[in-house]
Amino acid sequence: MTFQLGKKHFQFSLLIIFTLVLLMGCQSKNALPSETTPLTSEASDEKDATQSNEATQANESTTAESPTTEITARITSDDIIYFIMVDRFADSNPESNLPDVNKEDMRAFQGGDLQGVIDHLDYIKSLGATAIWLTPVMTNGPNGYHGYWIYDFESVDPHFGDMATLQTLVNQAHEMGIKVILDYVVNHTGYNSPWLSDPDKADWFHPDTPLNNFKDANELETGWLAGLPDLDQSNPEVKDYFIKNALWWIDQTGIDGFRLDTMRHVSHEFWQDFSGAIKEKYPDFFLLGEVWDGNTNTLESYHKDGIDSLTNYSLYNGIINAFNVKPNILSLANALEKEKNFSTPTENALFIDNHDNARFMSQNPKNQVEYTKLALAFTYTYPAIPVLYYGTEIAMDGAYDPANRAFMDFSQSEVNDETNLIPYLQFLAQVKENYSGSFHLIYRDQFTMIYEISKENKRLLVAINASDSEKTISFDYSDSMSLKELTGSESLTLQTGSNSFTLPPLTSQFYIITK
Ligand SMILES: [Ca+2]
Ligand SMILES: [Ca+2]
Repeated sequence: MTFQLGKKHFQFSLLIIFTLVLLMGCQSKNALPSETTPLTSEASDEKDATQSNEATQANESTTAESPTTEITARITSDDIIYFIMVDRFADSNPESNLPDVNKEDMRAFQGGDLQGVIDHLDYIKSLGATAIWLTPVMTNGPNGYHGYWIYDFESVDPHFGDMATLQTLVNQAHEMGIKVILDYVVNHTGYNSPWLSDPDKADWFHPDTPLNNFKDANELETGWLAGLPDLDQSNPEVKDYFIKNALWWIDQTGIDGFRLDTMRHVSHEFWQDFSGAIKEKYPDFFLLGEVWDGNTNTLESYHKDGIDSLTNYSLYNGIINAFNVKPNILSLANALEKEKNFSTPTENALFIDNHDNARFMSQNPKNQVEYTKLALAFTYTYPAIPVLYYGTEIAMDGAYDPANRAFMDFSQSEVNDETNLIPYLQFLAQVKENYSGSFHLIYRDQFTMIYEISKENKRLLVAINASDSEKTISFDYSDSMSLKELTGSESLTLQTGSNSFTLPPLTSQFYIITK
């Protein structure tokens, strides 16, 4: 039997989506599996050093109100995280910017601040996001706009606001049902940190040795990544400082989680103690570890340290390989095979963009929006935690640091053309909420894949063709199912025995499985 899947791109209809039955289901464990080659470069904030010696801005004193909210609900695979680089998102009051703000210099502070985030919580919520992750808010050294060159671990960078603003942000986010994750750094300080000349901290750093060989385990953990002063967490004073400091930030702000920077440059022993101390006081606190490695066994080793969630670079690599001008869905299928190496794969963070990797829009010479939509369709339907990097919703491009960190342009969120991906992301968020609990791959070849996702008793078939030409596929199926288009009216059947599908080019299609 041959039938033609509706040849239409996703024209999302809000009306239809809002009629979808909403059911929050319990998560069933997905069982699909992945190995991919690790990327070649290393975390980049640590890289774009412009080591100026200007004095840093004075720290804010923080005598703000106590947080009024507490960690309310654990972050799970029901959540969607919106990732914000604070300096590049929204400038609430340009007149009050500090003198070193330079909007023409991609490697300087550009004026984004915490009040700007507060001002856009409605916008963030409208995207379907249920949590935000902010780049580090602590006081940085010169040009540490990204937040990863910390000089003072106990204050909010005055470029971004102060502790009271951060508390207001967390409280208002919580009132809107949005959880807050702060980026946390223990591997290194900023260049020329004041600690380097503090005699009391003479033994707080590893010897100044460059990190060149990322395959050398010792060098990976003790070398100075991109020349950044590398802290020695095996020194009990250092370990105690950061555990107390981390708890202090949680106490002060009421945040729901940390995203832990450069995890693989710090020992497993430290992470075990760190996560143990936090979980002892806050059992539901969420720890998202950045481990820039595509090997699932390496990633899982950090889960064993008590880290809830890991940056799934294995699936990221599979997604990059699958949705491009030379599609290789088999690479993604191979990555899915490796998912079995995770004990809690649905807790992991899944992403197509971030501040260290080239934006997805810049990875293809043509059909950029189409490939981005295919990648997003997979990211939102696979049962895990999608992380949406600011700007992806307006199809921002930009390859490598700092091009992938351009200032957010909210005017683009109101244009009515194919680069405005907000309606599509709203649609995907609804699909995720309703259907994404378990995952079953039915068919895959180089260009196409068909899979079923389900949540409780609601089932959805997803068919993707990553090729820019129409593809007809044939396969045997051991069961039968009746299908109805999610956003249209077409009905069809997948029968026991041989089936044939014809898939339009560059499409992802969604069918409710009615029985
Ligand atoms: Ca500002
Ligand atoms: Ca280190």
